[in-house]
Amino acid sequence: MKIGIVSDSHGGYQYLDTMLACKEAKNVKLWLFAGDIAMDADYLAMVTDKEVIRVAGNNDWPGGRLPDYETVDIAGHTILLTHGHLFGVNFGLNNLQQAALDVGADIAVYGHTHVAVEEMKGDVLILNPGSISRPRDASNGSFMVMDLQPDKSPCVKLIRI
Ligand SMILES: [Mn+2]
Repeated sequence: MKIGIVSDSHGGYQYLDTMLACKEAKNVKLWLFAGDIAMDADYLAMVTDKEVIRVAGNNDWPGGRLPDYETVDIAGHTILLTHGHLFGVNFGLNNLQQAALDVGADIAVYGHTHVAVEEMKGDVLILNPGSISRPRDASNGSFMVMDLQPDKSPCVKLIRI
């Protein structure tokens, strides 16, 4: 099952449109949105007609409209989805790795830093799709498509728009 991962669009709807025009986005069955900002996740759900599992970023509206993290069970894998600021991701991934282990997740997805990451940390695959609209690691924004199959390692592709 192909899962799209996107984060930190910060109101840049046109970048989501560019993302959706990429061939890699065509077969995505489910989107994970790692925060910043919530209205963009609403837009993504509207234009794709796919489920978008989403969490709050540090720039999202206060008041608890979105959860700070979600745990998602798909194809024999468990994903912890969170924006990352609550786990201090600017200073390392240890807290995020531990949070994933605490909920039995083998994959942790975060955003916030606007820098794409694919890293095995112990038994946890840690992913950051980067920012689709305001990248800090390249001139073009990025997203990921992850193919998840039971009893197989995730196959992750980083796509620059
Ligand atoms: Mn953020």
